[in-house]
Amino acid sequence: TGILAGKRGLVMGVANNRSIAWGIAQAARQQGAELAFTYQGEALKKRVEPLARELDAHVVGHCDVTEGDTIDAVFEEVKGLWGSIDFVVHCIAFSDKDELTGRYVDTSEGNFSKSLLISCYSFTAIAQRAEKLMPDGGSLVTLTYYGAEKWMPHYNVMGVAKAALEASVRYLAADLGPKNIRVNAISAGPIKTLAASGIGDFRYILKWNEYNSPLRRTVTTEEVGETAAYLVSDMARGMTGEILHVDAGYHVVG
Ligand code: 0WD
Repeated sequence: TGILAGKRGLVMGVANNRSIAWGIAQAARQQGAELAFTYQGEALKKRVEPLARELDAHVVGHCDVTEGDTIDAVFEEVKGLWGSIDFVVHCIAFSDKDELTGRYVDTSEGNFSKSLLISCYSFTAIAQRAEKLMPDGGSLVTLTYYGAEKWMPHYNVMGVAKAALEASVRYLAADLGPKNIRVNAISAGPIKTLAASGIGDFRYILKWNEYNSPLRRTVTTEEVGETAAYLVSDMARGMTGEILHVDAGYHVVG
């Protein structure tokens, strides 16, 4: 039972039990989905395997989105496992943390390319593979941040990458809509995760959101997870190309 009963989904980007991807996986499982996880590298494998067991999820292997053959391999694995798939959740981003502080204007070409490749292009690369496993339609979700829309201190190249990611959500939605594949993003408020710890003054950003958001608090991975579960469910079947803010309302004041 649940709004995802009978649905099968791939969750990419679990690093540990604070990851937004983990919050999404828990919510999706609670709503009846059958899940598969990828992990990035051997170090994360040890973290991801016990988490997967908690949710009776499959682990379909190592995926580093900078290596296209590893993306192919995990989708081959999913194909062998299930034949087709109903949803994919993409919770992957990267920038050198030395460039998540100070000025955007000082961004290096190398880190710009790497950040855009991992944080933006990877979603398109995944959509290419997912399309082939969604003959009857499906749903793709990615994670973005308000720094795509407005300047935010220290977010720098990641803000530019998220703006490109949000634009790619719209282009992918238009391309894949005729196949009934929906493409949406959640713009999450700041949450203390491993990735967030690389952003300069992150504790101050959390406090600022707590004092200024309409709900006067920050959000949890559970709240982002439940919204993602809704987005990949048939309850959201009329929605595509959308960026949903799960940020305690901060976007109306910031
Ligand atoms: O405040 C926040 N935490 C917000 C995060 C607010 C709004 C959006 N987001 C986004 C992030 O930008 C990201 O897209 O949510 C997504 C998930 O991030 P997270 O849950 O905050 O962070 P984390 O638990 O660290 O997961 C991100 C993971 C990586 O973890 P680490 O920290 O080891 O880099 O992305 C994965 C990796 O597992 N990842 C990759 N996966 C495959 N190939 C790669 C790669 N090359 N690089 C990073």
